[in-house]
Amino acid sequence: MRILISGFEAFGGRSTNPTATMVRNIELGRLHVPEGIDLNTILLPVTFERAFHVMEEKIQTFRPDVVLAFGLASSRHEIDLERVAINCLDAEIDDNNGHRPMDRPISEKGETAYFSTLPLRQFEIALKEKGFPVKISNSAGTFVCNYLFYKLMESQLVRYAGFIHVPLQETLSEEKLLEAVSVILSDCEKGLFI
Ligand code: PCA
Repeated sequence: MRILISGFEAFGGRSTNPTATMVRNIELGRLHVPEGIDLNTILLPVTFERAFHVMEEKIQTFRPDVVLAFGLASSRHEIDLERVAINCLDAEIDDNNGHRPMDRPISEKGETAYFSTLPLRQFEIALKEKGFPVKISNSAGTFVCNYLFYKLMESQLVRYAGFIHVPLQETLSEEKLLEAVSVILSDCEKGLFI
């Protein structure tokens, strides 16, 4: 099973993004990857212009069965398994290109929303069992993360795809985040997609 994990660069005046650290840690071999999983990673720019293109190129070459896209939500206090991407752009801060689209659809004639195709409830149960703070969230916001999530689902390039927001490192350390990713990968490996 080929799985692609994405993270985002720092944005909004912060010097780091826990999901960028996560990607670097995975690339350094610090993640326990269950047998049978071919894992690849990609770090995405926090720009409406490039984020999805960079992911799309990676999908075209790696051809993953599953995409687990990660981003930071600094106001959240747990791992948020995002249920839905909405067709809305409404940035409250500039992206890393200085763009701040407001009150616009992502896709003029697109669907209102797309649901994640990941087994969120199973992920939630597995993470809770291991003591991680986690919930299913019904809003991925209206910034670059929601945009990437929407474009990913709209593209239908990958059957099993979705988005996961994580809190700041003060709430979930980089070691704990890696452990949580490992729990999610074990769940994927158990054949939850069949
Ligand atoms: N979080 C932002 C964009 C990049 C990231 O890590 C978001 O929630 O939209």
